[in-house]
Amino acid sequence: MKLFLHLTVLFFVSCGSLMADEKPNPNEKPNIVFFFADDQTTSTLGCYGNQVIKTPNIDELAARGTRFDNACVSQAICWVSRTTILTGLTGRSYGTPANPEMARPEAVETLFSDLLRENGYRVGYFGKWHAKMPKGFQREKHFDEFEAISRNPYYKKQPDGSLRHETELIVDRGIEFLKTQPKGKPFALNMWFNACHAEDSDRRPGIGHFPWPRAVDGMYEDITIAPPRLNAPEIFDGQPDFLKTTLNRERYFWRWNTDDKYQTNMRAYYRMVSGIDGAIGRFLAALKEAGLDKNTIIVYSADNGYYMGNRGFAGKWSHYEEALNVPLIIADPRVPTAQHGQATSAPALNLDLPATFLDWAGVAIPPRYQGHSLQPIVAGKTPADWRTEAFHEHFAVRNRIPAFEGLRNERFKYVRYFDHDNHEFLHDLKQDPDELVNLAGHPKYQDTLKEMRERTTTRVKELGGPLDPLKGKFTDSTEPHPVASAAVGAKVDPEGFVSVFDGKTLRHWSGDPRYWSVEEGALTGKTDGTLKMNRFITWNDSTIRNFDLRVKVKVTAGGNSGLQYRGTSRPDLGLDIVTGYQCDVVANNPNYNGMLYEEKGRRILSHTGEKVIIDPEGQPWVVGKIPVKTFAPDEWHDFRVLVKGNHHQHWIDGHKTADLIDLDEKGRALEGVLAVQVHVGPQMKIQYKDFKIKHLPDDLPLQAAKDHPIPADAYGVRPQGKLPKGWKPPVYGQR
Ligand SMILES: [Ca+2]
Repeated sequence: MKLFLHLTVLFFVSCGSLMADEKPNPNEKPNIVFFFADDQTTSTLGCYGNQVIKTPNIDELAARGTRFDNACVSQAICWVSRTTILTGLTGRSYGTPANPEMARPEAVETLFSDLLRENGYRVGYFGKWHAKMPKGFQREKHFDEFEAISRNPYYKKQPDGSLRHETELIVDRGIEFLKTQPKGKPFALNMWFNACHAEDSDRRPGIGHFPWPRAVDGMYEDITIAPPRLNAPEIFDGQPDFLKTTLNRERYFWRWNTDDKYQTNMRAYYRMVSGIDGAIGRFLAALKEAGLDKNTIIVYSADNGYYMGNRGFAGKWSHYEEALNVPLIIADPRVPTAQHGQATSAPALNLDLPATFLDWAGVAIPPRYQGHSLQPIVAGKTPADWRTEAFHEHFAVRNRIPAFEGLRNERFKYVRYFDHDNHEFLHDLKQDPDELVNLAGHPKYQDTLKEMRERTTTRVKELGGPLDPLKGKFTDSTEPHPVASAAVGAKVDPEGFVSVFDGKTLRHWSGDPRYWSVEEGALTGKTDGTLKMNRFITWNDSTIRNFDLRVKVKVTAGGNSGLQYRGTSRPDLGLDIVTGYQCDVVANNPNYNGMLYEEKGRRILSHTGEKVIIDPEGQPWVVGKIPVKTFAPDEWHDFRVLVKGNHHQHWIDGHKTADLIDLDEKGRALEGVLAVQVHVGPQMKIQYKDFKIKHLPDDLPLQAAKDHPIPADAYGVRPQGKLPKGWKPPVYGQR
């Protein structure tokens, strides 16, 4: 059977390539390929003007197709946008005023895919689903080929044990679909990516939060990405309170609030985009090879926009252009050359896509559909009566995300946040395209305000009516300016500590289960003596900055581990490699146990019992002594790490083992991840329990060189490794 299938594939492929140079038959129905990205604005594509990002394949689609410069979604959140495309209806219309988040059974009985199938199309769907459907809905029944592929994790284990990114997997399925496509039958193929959605549960900057496919490893590593354009503090501070305390602000602290995090996450995000682009390139090559490119329309879009630090925000949801605006590119090989590479400012919506697909297929657009076919625009003939105003709303997760409704036209955007004292915004998109001024209270604009307010009320009625009042209470997500940003959203105990390890599972930890497990209520690392590289398990709940960390540690005799803090995940060096500061745990050497080491960096910064100042050039000097004590292996010991600004202190069982001030601006880190280590060397077991951290204020002062003069008789910390015979430490006064 397998052999037969293989031969069939070969047959179709070879048949296809014979036809490659033929002109499409005008009576032949076109094939439709829809690439749908997640959480992407136009700002991260080359063809929309980004000079840094590499998206050659998507740019090529724009060069031979139509680029929509004014495309929006009606509601900027994943599942509503997706359900809108499946049903042809806005969120308000596919749901009910009492339960707007759940699609009505009648609304999802016939999806656009069903209408295509009834009209001779073979329809495939691979990737992120996320639509909230009524009980009993069977999604696979609405497609000929269906496989939901989600994230969390992005990397999926393959039968051969290797890991493959979902972006690649989705396109793999698309290529398989092409290979089994019967001749003479049109197809519609949906490849709906999870990228570039963040892995919300993993806040390790870079590979944790925005995992990219391996094919783009190392891209953008040497590039500094420009800061968010709208990052002036007054832009955020000018928002009403309910927008300053919402999810848009909370997630800003997950990913964009420091330059380091911003750079690391932006590079990772760019890689995700380039990963999609590369996979699209692979698909387009397969399409051409199958001889199907001349009669296949390609669509690229995203389910919603994205705040990448603009306005002090992250995520989507609220009413500004960053959330509503999406890329939309349509490359139809059948349109005349004159239209190739055109850009249009005609307002397009995600709502238009299902209508367009049906139009291409020659299927009547159902009267209930609220969008219109984009085909005339793609063909260069925008209808004279094309929409000039569109309805936008947000009501998903209404108890956590401020809900709004309103209208956007060529000149103005009007919205009202109906659960928040009906707070109104009126933006002049011509005079103020960045929407920095709210004209709702401006006397000169009262007529416009009143007209748009009334038109919104009318449109709301037409689309399903006002939503029922909010049930329960609205919950803020964060302080606008939290004292400790790592603590945003965290549960703290009465002493202000956050539990780092639950004593039962490896939830909130990322590491290799070959080395890490839970034993006797402890986070346990074990090696059998064959390890070639130090391995880490990383806490992925937040980065850490200033903190007081407490943990009980037990290590077997001869064992070696460490508490890594303010670290950096380095997938470029290997799986689960973390660099950065470490409170060392060394069972058999009291001079190393509790010292401050820097993994893959400046290495030994202070031995146990040395009080140290690292000078601005990175040289550590011993400026004082602390008695060294021995702590027995195979027993539990209380470790404490207190880091304030650039002052680091370690204790074991209340006895201080390290006290260091780091004045080396280039070498030091002020924020990063928390991880623990299993070390190369003999077989060992390390255990951590009662693991907790108190996040201290972000803005604790940094110690300055002028306040910490290094005494002339201070001597240099002995470096690691074998030293020349007769080596003597340098003396500070004799430099
Ligand atoms: Ca999304």
